[in-house]
Amino acid sequence: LALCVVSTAHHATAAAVSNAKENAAEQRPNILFIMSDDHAVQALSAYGHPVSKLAPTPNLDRIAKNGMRFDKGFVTNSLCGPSRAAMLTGKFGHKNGFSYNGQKFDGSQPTWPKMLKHAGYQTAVIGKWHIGKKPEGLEFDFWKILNDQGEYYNPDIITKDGVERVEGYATDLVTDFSLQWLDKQRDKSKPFALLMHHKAPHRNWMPALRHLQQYENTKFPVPETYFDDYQGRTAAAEQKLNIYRDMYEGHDLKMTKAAGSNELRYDRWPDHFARLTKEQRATWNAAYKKRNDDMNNANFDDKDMALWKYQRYMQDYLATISAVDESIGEVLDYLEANGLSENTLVVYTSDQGFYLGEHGWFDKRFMYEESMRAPLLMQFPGKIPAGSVSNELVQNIDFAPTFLDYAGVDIPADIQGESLTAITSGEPVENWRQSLYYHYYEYPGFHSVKRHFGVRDQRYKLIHFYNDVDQWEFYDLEKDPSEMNNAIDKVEYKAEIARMKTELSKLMVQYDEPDYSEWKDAVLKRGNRWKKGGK
Ligand code: SGN
Ligand code: CA
Repeated sequence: LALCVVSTAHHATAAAVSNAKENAAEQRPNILFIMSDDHAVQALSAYGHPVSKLAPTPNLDRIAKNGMRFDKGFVTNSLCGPSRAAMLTGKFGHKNGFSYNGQKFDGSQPTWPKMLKHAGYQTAVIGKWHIGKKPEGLEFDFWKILNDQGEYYNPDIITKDGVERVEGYATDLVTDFSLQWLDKQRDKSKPFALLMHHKAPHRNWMPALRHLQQYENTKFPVPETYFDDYQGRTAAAEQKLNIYRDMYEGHDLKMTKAAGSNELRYDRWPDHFARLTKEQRATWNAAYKKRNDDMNNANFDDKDMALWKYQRYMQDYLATISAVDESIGEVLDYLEANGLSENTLVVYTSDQGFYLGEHGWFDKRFMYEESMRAPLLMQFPGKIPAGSVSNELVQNIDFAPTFLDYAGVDIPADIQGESLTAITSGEPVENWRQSLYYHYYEYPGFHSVKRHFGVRDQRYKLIHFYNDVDQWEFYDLEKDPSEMNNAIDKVEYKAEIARMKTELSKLMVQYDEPDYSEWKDAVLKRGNRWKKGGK
């Protein structure tokens, strides 16, 4: 507007301003947002967990070395769809309309990719989407996605032209499509925002052919809580996430029916294996044969069987991460080789954490540490100090404001997350949030994890399970990092519990949660599909 009133040398001024704008536009960073599905912190070696030492992720560790590792990165709701919706909008599920899997994301609402596009970015999503059949309403310049949960082998790929079954391994295909877009399909005069979303290491943990035997001789350390009896924790006792009780022996653990046979035991969704070509299947069977025959001949008792299952689960889960790690390496190499590294913010995270046998579990959902916490690494040379570590409480609603901030786009007032740029600058941070709010809704549902909400601060966690139970839990994470001792009735914590209850109420007001009485008995809109007793 100011330009309109300048009459002399109008053109010169306008041209100068527009040049300056263009230069500024060129300076706006590219954003490469890489997310995998169900990648546990324990399985990323930059975090140093004993499991990851046996299955290192050297390429992911490059991001930590080049930039910042967040040690307290959390989600609002440990489930794929709700987490993705929170990331796209910067808002909790009760605000963005996505609180449990099976809902459809309303793409007409403001999202950071759309806002960046309107600010002149080229935007694309490649890989797992899972919050609707297509990314409708988000106005991506380009999209190429897996169908729903996605398949590991020869997956169906959906684009605006329709569905096509593409031969190959999902992680490799998502990498190839991403590199193709970066190299040949985007408008290079604009900054880009690419959402590269892997399916791996999601259930049912099918490694690439080249990794099938990668960990067959590795013995992973069994968590101390593997045979947890869930004392003092009603909800934990009623879940269906148990490795030795709830995993499908064929589908998940690739166990065969008898020595000498390739026929899988219970395989709930045989389509995953039916997708392999004859040649792929032959390589697959050969890779598992000896281990399966040995298991079938062993005559294990229950305990040894449970321990065997843990090792098989870990071998497969971690082998799917090998392909993810290779993918990250390829993409980082591409950025470096093409002069893009300097001006690209690279983010790696997962839609939530995951249990690797802690409490005897796989999957996520609970507000306990392993699933509420997710890996988070960010590099941006010159802007984020190399090799830095943050211990601040950050949450997946912070991505949207962070990306808008880096791109110089105004952050809408109703976004509930905070820009992380104060933290990523590496300067001491003042006035950062002291606690996090969490809410999980999907019950009755697959895996039978009760509905709950709660608060976590730097040291304590308070959880309220509700709906068909009414149970409070309290943990001192410093003294009880494995969350085995529900201290809700312990007199020595009385004051802390009262303080955390107040904190919880404060957060519910701050985030504008509907009154508890309005939703406590609500039935999931998906109807009776998730009847108690499992899928
Ligand atoms: C599938 C999995 C579940 C998992 C959900 C949600 N079963 O249904 O174990 O909890 O996805 O995962 S599977 O055997 O079909 O793979 S999420 O990551 O999409 O939230
Ligand atoms: Ca997930």
